[in-house]
Amino acid sequence: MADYNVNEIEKKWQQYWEENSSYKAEVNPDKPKFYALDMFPYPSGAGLHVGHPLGYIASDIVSRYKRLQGFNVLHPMGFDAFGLPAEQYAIQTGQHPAITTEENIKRYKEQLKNIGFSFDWEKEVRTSDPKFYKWTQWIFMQLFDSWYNKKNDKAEPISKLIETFTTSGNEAVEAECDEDTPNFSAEEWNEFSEKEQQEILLKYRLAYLANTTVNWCPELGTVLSNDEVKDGFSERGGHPVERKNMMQWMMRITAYAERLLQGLEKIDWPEPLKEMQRNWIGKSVGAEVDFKVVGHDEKISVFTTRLDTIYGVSFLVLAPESELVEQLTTSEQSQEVKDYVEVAKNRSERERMMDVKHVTGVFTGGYVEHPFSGEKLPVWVADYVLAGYGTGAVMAVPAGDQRDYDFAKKFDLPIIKINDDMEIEEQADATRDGKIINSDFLDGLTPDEAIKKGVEELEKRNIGEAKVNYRMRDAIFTRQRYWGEPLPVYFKDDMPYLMDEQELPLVLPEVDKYLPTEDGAPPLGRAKDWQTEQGHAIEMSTMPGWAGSSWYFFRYMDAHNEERFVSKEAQEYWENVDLYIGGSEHATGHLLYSRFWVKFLFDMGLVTVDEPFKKLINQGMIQGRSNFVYRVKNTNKYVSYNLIKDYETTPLHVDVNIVYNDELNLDKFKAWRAENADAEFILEDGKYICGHDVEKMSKRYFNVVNPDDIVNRYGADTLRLYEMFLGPLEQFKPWNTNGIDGVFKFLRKVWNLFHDDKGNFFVSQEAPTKAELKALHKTIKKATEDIERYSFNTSVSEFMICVNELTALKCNKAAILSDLIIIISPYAPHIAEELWHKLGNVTSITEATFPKFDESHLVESEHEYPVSVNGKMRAKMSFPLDMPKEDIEKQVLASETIQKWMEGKDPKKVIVVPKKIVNVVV
Ligand code: ANZ
Repeated sequence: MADYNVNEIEKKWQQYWEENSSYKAEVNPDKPKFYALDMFPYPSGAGLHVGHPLGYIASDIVSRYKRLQGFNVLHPMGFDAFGLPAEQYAIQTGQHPAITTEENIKRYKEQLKNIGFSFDWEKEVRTSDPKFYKWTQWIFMQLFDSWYNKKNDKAEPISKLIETFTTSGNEAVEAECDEDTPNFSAEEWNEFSEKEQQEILLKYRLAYLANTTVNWCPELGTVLSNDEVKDGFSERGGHPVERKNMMQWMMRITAYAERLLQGLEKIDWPEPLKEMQRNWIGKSVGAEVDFKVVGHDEKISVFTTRLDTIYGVSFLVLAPESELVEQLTTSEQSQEVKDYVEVAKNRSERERMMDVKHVTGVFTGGYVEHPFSGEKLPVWVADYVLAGYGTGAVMAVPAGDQRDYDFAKKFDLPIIKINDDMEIEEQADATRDGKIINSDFLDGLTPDEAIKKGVEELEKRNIGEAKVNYRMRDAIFTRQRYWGEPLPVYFKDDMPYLMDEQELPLVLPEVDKYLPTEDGAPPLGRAKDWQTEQGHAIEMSTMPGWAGSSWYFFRYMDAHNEERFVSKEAQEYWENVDLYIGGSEHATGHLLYSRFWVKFLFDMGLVTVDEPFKKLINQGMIQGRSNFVYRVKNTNKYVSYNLIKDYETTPLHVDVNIVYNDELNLDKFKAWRAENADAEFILEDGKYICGHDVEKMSKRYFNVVNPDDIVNRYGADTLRLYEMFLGPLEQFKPWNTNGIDGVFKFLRKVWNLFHDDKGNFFVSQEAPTKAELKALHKTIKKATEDIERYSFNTSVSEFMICVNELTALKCNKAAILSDLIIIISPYAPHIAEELWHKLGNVTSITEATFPKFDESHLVESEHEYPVSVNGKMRAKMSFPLDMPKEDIEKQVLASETIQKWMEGKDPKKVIVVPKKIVNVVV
């Protein structure tokens, strides 16, 4: 007598898998590999809720399936363990973030283990572990020691660059470097002091220090990257963010802009995600044009994508931050310009871009010459021009650009028509229709022709050139915080130098508090002896959250290697990730930075792939289903949902864990919070019914469901199946337990196929029938197709259909059931393993082979015909495939239903189209 004792069975097999290292993945060149990866979690104090495992379940199903298909599968898990919450907690409580992190990880692991994932835990990584971040620091060192050679279109060691400088200066060097890099000869280079040389090199390094305007968040005491700022507030916590100038470590990701763009074409990612990366990179093809300043030996270069409109330029606009502003401003305009620039500088870029309604600006008093017509054009300053894009100056074409148009209108500047078949007002929307007019050598051309011709002309006259711009900026690489990787850098004579590789890992020092020092230095400034043996100060900032996650996927391949970040052998075998599942919120952060690092590692010959993730799926979020109670105003009375219209009430969130199918458990409600103890209720039909709504799953809405509770109640297999059953993986969907009983019942039915009414194991060795084989093979086919296209919910439905069919057929044939549980095992591994062993197998079901689909079992022996009378379908009738037409005809005419529709008339004709239709004409 054996019941389906879920918890016992699940614990037993979890232990078995662990003891037998069932999911251990070792390099094995005899087998094809498959690398399935989840975005590793930040272990927060709240633990996992049912939304977190959604993607992990999907990748686990694929991993298990691939294993059954004969692949050697790497399916690891780890923790993105540096992060702000642990540090904020440390600030509040004094508890070391390492301790909080350790506790949280412990909880996460327990929760994950309860769900029965096929993770190879021996490969676990934690970004905050010195053994791991030693290699993050090491990769940083490689970046510091490299530059980007545009001639070869790849990164190269900086030593090579120094060699070139020593022998021939930088004239012939084509590098991605700072704008203000000076030209120098070999003699000059060799004359430079060490400090001067180091300053120059910083302009080339892929990891470099620079004074930049940053998003400073005073509340968080740190700099945030652009993708961490939303509308002037920090994404985390919603604190105000200011613009501030600071020395920062930067990553020269812009060197890789074009390759990051091109690389998207080779990877299988969701199109919207690729589009977000394309927009973020923001490639823009245009030209740079020089305008000579009147009365000065200066020129203003502008970047334009619409050279065709050059004859429509009626003024120039400089960004307030532009160095040219001061040079151009006349003494009469000086005060006005100064005041304007002061205000504009403090507005965030986003604000300046978004505020299209209120164009503001001032005249500098200066003029330039039009490069072709020689006409005199006034130069203005306006904050709609951004300092960091293009050249920080634009040629304003009111007839071609809306902002220029608004600006011209507001300040009464000339508007020149550029297009022949449109009114000025229409043209202002940057239209590309029509032919160019008023334009000398561009007359009568289309815009594209004009751009081409214009560039030729610029280059001929040496006053400009074709130019590609990218909107993407170099990425800030430091945080003024404690809980991150220390940068292995010290300062000598104010210049940064790398520490010795032997000194890695540079371990985070102890500090008395996790706050900045009195004089505003980062928390590491509190550490005693934060200096090298020679007494040089060590960098006090730490790396940003994205450092460790930019390469962690390589570490899993060879997690304990102490000699290298990953062995060549392991990397060459596992290559890169075949399937990556995670949230879409990482579109422009992690997913761009990791592509950048991989391209760099590839250039340096350290890995053999230049994209980290071949295929990527964004799982949708599981939203919370919140419940509400309605308190009658100024009372302690709560009125049931369908009666609220008669009262004035305030809706209040109530813990969904004390509500069952929208009915409130009154006792639990009273016990939930002290102020509820003497609550009174106005009930309907003796029940208190709660209202409900779909919201983000969050503590604050009391709608968080812990997977542990589901596992305790129904088991991990039910949780796994149910999460998949909720709907397509990519979709957003609310957590709604209404159907979970049904899924549990399904597993019980699977169990019952193997047992008789008394619960005794009862499986027959007889040969299966045709119908049984058909039910099985239909499912093999569907399950395989579904998994191959990552459609998991449809597979679950198919399993249910199949099990119902087999139950109806009273099938207990080992030959059928054995294959059935192999197919189900990726979804519900515990019950499958139990039944597999009951069938007499001595090795794990994870070592089984996925059954092969055999078409012959689906070949029909009968066909169901739609039967029409005078062209209208009236009945469906099945006939054997080999039945002669005449016999079909006879049977159709004998059918009562058909006779009814024939209304007693004689058939004029009966048409039988084999395997298609039967039509009776009367
Ligand atoms: C003349 C013109 C005429 C322009 C026209 C547009 C339409 P994307 O495509 O985003 O690269 N621009 C250039 N630098 C700028 C800056 N620092 N701040 C604000 N605007 C800037 O946009 C390129 C266009 O944006 C450029 O082409 C320039 O205006 C403007 F009918 O030049 B255009």
